[in-house]
Amino acid sequence: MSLRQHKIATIPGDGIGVEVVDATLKVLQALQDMHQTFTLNIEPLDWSSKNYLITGTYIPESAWPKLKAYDAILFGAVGSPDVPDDISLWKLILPLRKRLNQYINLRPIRVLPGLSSPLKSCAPDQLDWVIVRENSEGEYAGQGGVSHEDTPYTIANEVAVFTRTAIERTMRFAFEVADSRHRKKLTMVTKSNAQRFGLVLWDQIFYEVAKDYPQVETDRMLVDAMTVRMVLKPQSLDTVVATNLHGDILSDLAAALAGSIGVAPSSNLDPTRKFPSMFEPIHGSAPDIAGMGIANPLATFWSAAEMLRWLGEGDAADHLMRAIEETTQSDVRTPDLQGSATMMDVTNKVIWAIQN
Ligand code: GGG
Repeated sequence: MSLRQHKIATIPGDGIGVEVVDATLKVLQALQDMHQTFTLNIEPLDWSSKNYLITGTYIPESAWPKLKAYDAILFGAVGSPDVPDDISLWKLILPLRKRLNQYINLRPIRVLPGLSSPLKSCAPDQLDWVIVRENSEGEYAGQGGVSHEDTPYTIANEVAVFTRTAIERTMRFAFEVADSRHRKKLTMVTKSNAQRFGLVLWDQIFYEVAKDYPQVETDRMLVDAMTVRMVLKPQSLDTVVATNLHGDILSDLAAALAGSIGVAPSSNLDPTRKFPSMFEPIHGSAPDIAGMGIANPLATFWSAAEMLRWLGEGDAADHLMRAIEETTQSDVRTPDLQGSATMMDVTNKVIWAIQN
């Protein structure tokens, strides 16, 4: 029987990104050995802040045609104390998302079996959300500039850009996600009382698209009130759609409420499948613990499971999720989950669960 082949680029990036991607490759190898039905042809790309400091480049321009031919990308993290954060973000992760048409950032958040929410009144089954983050524009449009620099009159403009095309495709994607879930419920988050042009357009398009999904229950929240609702009434939420910036902030809060940002995955999707989608943990490069061997690799394992599912390897994805959940039900936990295990202890536990 011939094996299904998938061409995967890995971009470990910075800090703990390097460690968690390395651990994930071990887990993916164990899955391939068990299944014997697919092969991941892995090509590592050393695009990092360390490399940037030597070469002056994160992504060489000549790499784009080859990059577009991968089936998927597994990304670690970006951010280094030696490079301004806006440079590493705008030269590494944001060009990947933008030039590969990854206009949806999908962030499932739930309390994994064995873990608990820091919210005392929240039973694990009361927090099971999917956040759909617009991933191509909005507050991350990169428009603006600075004038009158080095004077008391410095002016900095940061222009958020919202287009009908990007809003509508995000809304449709979010309604499809909501419709596919048991509760069929979608909450849209904006700050349209203050941001009265772009986010009023969000409101308008939300109601337009909602007409095509009468079976989906909808509501609308301002982002400040949403943070309160996430904490006080987590069970009232299911699928959430938000702008690029709001989605980023809310999903960090959501991950913390589900136990730790160390277990939260994300998928940067090109729903047209013309370009490779990219899978990465929500967390960043965590320079404070980089090199200590205590980073939680579960967020990247879960992201890899989402990658396998996207590639059509649903059985392997389910297998990996079962192994992750067996691990979260054990006492093999990294410090972010109040344990004393190392990253390798967790990795070995997941591999053992895959093999047994
Ligand atoms: N693995 C995700 C990562 O490195 N995140 C760093 C970060 O600051 N990301 C901002 C964003 O996702 O927009």
